[in-house]
Amino acid sequence: MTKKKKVAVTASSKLLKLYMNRSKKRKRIQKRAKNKITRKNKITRKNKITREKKQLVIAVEGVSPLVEKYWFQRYNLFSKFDDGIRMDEEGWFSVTPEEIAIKHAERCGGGTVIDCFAGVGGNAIQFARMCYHVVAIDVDPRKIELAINNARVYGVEDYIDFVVGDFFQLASSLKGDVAFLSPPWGGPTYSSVSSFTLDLLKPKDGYSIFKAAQKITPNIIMFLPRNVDLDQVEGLSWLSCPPLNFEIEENYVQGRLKGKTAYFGNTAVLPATVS
Ligand code: MGP
Ligand code: SAH
Repeated sequence: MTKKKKVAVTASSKLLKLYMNRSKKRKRIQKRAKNKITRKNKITRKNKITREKKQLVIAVEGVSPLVEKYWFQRYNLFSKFDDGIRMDEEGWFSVTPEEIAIKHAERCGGGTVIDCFAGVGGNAIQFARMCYHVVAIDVDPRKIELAINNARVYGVEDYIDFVVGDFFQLASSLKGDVAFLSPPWGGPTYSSVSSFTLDLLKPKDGYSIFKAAQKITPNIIMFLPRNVDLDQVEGLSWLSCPPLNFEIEENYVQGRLKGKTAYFGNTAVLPATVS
């Protein structure tokens, strides 16, 4: 009697187990299929967004996919980007990120700042926001148009004298307390060399650019590539007699090294003197 019952119980529990296993398997299959669909949807959605953003960059901003990575950093370049900032292709990859431009401005100490390669105004705007008088020069009339527009977005266009012209021709007639130099580095491929030597700067080598700036003032700030040859940069201070004070600063945005700034003359922080 007892034995029979035991058999019956065992048989029904076996059936129950079988049923449970089948139902678990069914659920596993259903879950896997659902995940597959969700993953597929996610990938398709991501591709769609990337495609749309690329199209937006090309159509709305009128720039090539070359500058896409800079567009994704647009709020680091100009915090007021959405208020009507305008750029061209060279402007996108050359503009100094706002956080760095603010640092440059803090180091000027007042008076008149000559922004010798002004571009779309990344630096000039921050100089003007510190209430300095700014002369912003660029050889490209389109850049000056864009810089005026961008300065208006920040409400500082009245503090800046915009000049379309060649810095090398203008240098000897300029007067200012600080000369700021952020010349072209030869485009985004600048980082492909392990050591960026000063002869690679455009439109002339770094020595010629520095000498032209010395006609204005010994207080010079130079924004340079992160892979720049630092011995050569320090060598610039020896073009003056006695040699200029010199300081080098690394510039990071969100933990990424973006460039190095050389400060000469009064803009450099003097090494602490031992008394
Ligand atoms: P980057 O190294 O080309 O970009 O420029 P990113 O995103 O740092 O590169 P990655 O290697 O991390 O992918 C960094 C910054 O250098 C730019 O935001 C500009 O401020 C400056 N910069 C770049 N270029 C090519 C020039 C240039 O030709 N002239 C000047 N003045 N600045 C430049
Ligand atoms: N600091 C600027 C970016 C400068 S990019 C910003 O934050 O927006 C370098 C600029 O130098 C370019 O706009 C280019 O047109 C300009 N340039 C090149 N040769 C020049 C010259 N001979 N005189 C003045 N500007 C020049």
